[in-house]
Amino acid sequence: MFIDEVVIEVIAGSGGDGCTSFRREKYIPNGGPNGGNGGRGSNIVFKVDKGLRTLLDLKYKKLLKGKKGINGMGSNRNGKNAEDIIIKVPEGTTVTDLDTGLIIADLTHENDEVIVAKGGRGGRGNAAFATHSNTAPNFSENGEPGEARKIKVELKLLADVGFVGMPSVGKSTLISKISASKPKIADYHFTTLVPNLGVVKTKDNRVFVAADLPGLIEGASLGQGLGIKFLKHIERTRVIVHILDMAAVEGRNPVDDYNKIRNELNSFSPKLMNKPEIIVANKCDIESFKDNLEKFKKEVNKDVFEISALNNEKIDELLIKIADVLDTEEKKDIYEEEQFESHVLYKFKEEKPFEITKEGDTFVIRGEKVEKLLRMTKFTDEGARRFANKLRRFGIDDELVKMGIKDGDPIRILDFEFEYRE
Ligand SMILES: Nc1nc2c(ncn2[C@@H]2O[C@H](COP(=O)(O)OP(=O)(O)OP(=O)(O)O)[C@@H](O)[C@H]2O)c(=O)[nH]1
Ligand SMILES: [Mg+2]
Repeated sequence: MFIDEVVIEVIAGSGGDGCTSFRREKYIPNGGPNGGNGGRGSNIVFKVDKGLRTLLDLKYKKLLKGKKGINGMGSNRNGKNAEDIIIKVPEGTTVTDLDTGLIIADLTHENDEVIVAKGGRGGRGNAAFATHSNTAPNFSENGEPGEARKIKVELKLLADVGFVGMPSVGKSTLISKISASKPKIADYHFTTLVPNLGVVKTKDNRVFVAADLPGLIEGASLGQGLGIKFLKHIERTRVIVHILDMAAVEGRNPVDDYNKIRNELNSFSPKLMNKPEIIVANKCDIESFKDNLEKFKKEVNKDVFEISALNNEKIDELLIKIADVLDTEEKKDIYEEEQFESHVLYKFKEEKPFEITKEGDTFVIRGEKVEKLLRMTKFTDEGARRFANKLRRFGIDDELVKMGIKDGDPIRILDFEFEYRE
């Protein structure tokens, strides 16, 4: 099954917890702290596998979850990092964060890989907190929660050339003659339901990848026929081969067909109009071909390549022509730099580390930083004191006072409630 779009939730593993522990040795009554750090949680990694052609493996997974890092232990032993979760995806996979709409990565090369959700760092053990003023800290951190995000995973096929045209013009016949691809061929519309890729070799030994796409009809860009679902696979191609049934076997009008398809490509994405186009007049073995071709040349006034896919006529020459045009066309990225999250600074996140609202009598504090701090705190006496200090340093106390908080008023962060103490 060909699947080219899935939405999925990814949650990386949290870090292992830090450990609170003290040395116990003969003759040393009060040994120092020796609790080790937790290990990092698993990253969720997407990696290109050249053999894959579909996102089918992801289709039935609603959630990808990482493992927690190993907890720190006494005697200064650190916990191990959890192993990364590696998900194989086909070449041409774009991963987008659904909340920000920004692209996390466009994986177009063999071995490309990207961390789509970062594992949490391990919590620090109490040994890590020892200072001159506190030589025996009696607290440690929990592991940091793993990054969680909702992502869209999209496959836009990686092909050098795209075969486009109305149904039954001979796109699949052509790819079957020039590559090992063996698609279904028949005289009814929409025989091809998903794109077929084929590796093509010219007589002078140049190699390119061609995509035979499902037939387009008027309104395709609005979802008519198989429509918009497959137009995106033309985006990465460098050359468009526009195939026409110049014999007009079904009473078609090739001039009309040509204009309609160009319109659809343009309404889907005007960028497609900038790609070089080779117009192929197919079915030159049929009588009616000649008249139609003459009419077409008069009205459209562009170069046309005449072939018979069925009889293998002029196919070698066509492939040379395609390879020549490909040689002049650079590979370009299909996205602009600004569309990637790596080019956008998350300044706003730092500017507003928390938000306080009043729900009934309760002061509710929200914000990534505060929530993370809460989840990483072990509420021992010292742990709680440290937590309170940090809230003060974030400026939360000041804000609460401004909002009129009084001694004993309830405060909530996530599902943790406590009382305000001046
Ligand atoms: N006479 C003749 N018939 C052809 C030629 N090329 C294709 N055909 C016939 O046209 C019909 C449609 O061919 P396909 O290759 O399935 O067409 P398609 O463009 O892939 O069609 P869809 O997948 O439905 O979009 C089949 O019956 C083919 O045998 C040709 O050069 N000459
Ligand atoms: Mg076909």
